[in-house]
Amino acid sequence: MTPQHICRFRQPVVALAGVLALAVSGCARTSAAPADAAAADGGKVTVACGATEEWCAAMAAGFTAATGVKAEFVRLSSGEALARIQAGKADAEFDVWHGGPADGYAAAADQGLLEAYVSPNAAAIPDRYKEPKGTWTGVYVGVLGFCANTEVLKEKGVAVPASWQGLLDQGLAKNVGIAHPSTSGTAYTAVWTQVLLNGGSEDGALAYMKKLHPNVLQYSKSGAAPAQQVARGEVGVGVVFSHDCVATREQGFPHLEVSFPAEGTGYEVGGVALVKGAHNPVSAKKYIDWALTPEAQEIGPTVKSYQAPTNPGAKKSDKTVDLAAVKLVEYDSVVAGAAKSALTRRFDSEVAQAPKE
Ligand code: S7P
Repeated sequence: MTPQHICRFRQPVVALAGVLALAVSGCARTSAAPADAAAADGGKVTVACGATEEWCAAMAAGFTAATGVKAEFVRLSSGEALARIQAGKADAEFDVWHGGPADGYAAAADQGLLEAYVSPNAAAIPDRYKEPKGTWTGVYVGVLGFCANTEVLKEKGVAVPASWQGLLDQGLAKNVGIAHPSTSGTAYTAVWTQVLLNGGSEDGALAYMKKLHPNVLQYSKSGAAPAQQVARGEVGVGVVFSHDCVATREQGFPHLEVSFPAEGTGYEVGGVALVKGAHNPVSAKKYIDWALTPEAQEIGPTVKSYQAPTNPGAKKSDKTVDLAAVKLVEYDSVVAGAAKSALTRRFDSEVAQAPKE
């Protein structure tokens, strides 16, 4: 029996017990639904969710509260979500993909894995945060930055890095945490940022990543993990989305400091999309409609997720990075997504193999 089968077997048990967050790892988690929640397509939605576990759970619960439609989710890093959606091509495991950088969505759309859906609520989302045919629509924006443990760096006599070049400092040998781009959308954002900073050259980007390699302690599977490594003092600096550093600092690590590279940095547009062949397309569209509302986009900060909302009507947390105050590269998720499979394969063979766990 595959883990997927085990999950499907367990779902009714989870729903009956009303357990929200602690099912077997990797299985769909279910938010409680009112009894009258029936919809034509089964009245439920299964989400491949790419952000934090807490955010995914809050979104599933918020959707159920707003619509009466039951929601289940599985938290997956970007590369894993793409692989699972690919694997479910003939019999879709998920109805919706929500959260995680849009590059992955663009790659999935190129492979025919997503169904175009232009939600009526997408009209409120600025054009730069959505794909015009509706294969994906942006729900938040996050900026890539450095997360430094000032105590560790003080001991090492190294300054908080202020540039990509600074990250190559030999004083940071085995002291940088970054995820692997084959599994992590965060890390792929970092690699594509290097492509852009090297005039569009993938060779230039990989040359930078090779220079960084001696400073990397290990490549984690998930993009937010390096913030935890930094907090524990295992490394001095992490390359993460800055909001993940802010959230980790709030977990009781006041010596974490965010900085942004002077050369410019990349950013993500976190997406939402309808999976091709979804078993619950009516509920899935309802979910997408809801995810684009100000109400849904204001849930993040309640669970320490401080990405910037894409709906201009949503209130921003004062902990959200001011996009205008950071030097950003011209990041195009569609172009980045088209290059993703080949570039991550090159990273695997030329820089480092993807982590097994
Ligand atoms: O933690 C929130 C967040 O940073 O997680 C996503 C991030 O890319 C983690 O996924 P990966 O493991 O694939 O890197 C972001 O979309 C989101 O802002």
